Amino acid sequence: MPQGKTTEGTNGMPKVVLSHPSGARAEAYLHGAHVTSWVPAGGEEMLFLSERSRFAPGKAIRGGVPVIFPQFADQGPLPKHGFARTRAWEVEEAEGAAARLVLRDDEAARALWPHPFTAALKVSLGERTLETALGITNTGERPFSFTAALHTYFRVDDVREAAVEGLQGTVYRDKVDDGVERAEDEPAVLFRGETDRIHAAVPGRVLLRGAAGGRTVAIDRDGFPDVVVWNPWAELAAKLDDLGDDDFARMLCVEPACAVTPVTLAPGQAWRGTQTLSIV
Ligand code: TA6
Repeated sequence: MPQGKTTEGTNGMPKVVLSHPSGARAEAYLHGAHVTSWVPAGGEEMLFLSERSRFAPGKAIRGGVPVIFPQFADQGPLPKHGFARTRAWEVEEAEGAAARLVLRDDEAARALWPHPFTAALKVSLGERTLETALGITNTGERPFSFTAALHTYFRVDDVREAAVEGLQGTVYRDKVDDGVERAEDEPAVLFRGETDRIHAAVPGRVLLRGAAGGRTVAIDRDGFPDVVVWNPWAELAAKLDDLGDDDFARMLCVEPACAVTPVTLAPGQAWRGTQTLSIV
């Protein structure tokens, strides 16, 4: 690991700090390659991070951008959302406004998922943009399949005033209603209670209105066909011990994902999925 590239974060856990000449800043923990902060130039924190979040080996950070790999949610036999978010990644590059973090299979990973792989997260900061690009390479001799997501927690002023646009005309699996499939007819998704939906094959840009400071964030994706929208609301939030009881009102997850159809990689083959967030 290049020395001097990391600084101590919460509980002494190493993180990289990205800064852009415009004044924009971001931070990513090596634990999970987890982006925990994004402040665009002249703006405020755009990512939600729970004050009760545990920063500890083997635990997932609550907030920011958890990297979900190789299993989305409970769609398989692995621990929920896979293991990438609870493992220590390595810094391959960290200079100014960009960093590249890498995770390779080891004995512990292979005990859960017997496939040689390299995962890389490239984080690139612009004046008013944050790009996170996840790359997966099959370094083994047999094909494997995975599901993945960038489980982004946005800060919102009040989720009841927020709206997500760009999902009209898509079909979603409604996880708060036994996974029933519905068509989204409305131009905007509004939040009035627990929401947990997997929108399949979303064609274009998604907009989050009512993000921190009343801003609108554009979410562009490449390689991630699906979009997951999640808010636990009060009752479920109260059951999550790393989330404050009222935190549900200040957060909203909008997540580019490969959740509906797994990605299959032949030996030597690579896949890349990118999320670009822009203040518009
Ligand atoms: O992406 C939405 C989701 O799968 C929800 O069902 C909800 O459980 C959320 O992720 C958070 O999961 P976590 O394991 O981090 O508590």
